[in-house]
Amino acid sequence: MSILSLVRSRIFIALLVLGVALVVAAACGDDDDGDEAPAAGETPINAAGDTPAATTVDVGLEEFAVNPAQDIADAGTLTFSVSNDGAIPHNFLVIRTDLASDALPTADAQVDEGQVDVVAFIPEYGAGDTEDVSVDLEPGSYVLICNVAGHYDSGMRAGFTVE
Ligand SMILES: [Cu+2]
Repeated sequence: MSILSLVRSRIFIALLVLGVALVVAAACGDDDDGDEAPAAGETPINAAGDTPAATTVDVGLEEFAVNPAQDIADAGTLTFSVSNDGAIPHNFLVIRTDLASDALPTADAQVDEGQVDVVAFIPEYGAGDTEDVSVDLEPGSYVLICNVAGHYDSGMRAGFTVE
């Protein structure tokens, strides 16, 4: 083997090693892109491939109180997941109002639903069950109540703010 061909073969091997290194580096780069969590600005996708799940607000009903786990939420689609933690049937209403939670107009021992803006409703359901209702809420003041006769006056009401 001549000196010239020896030099050429060493250059060839050096270029070959460099090329392999570049391919490996590129492959690692692709791998990182595929496995990382979505970068800022990207929309996370849930397991079903749908749009992100709505914000859920857990609420408990009991004799006689409405107990939201949070009393404030961001505007948008909210799902109220309402568990009847009491011993008797209750229902659930979301009312848009600037009135205080204990100042809604009543008639016949119930909030007069004809005089308020009811934006979400779960019909009366039994103790131990949980029912959901989803609603798109604008920023503002709301009151969460049970409107079974007598229950609002007995204390089943809670203020809720959307901002
Ligand atoms: Cu009730």
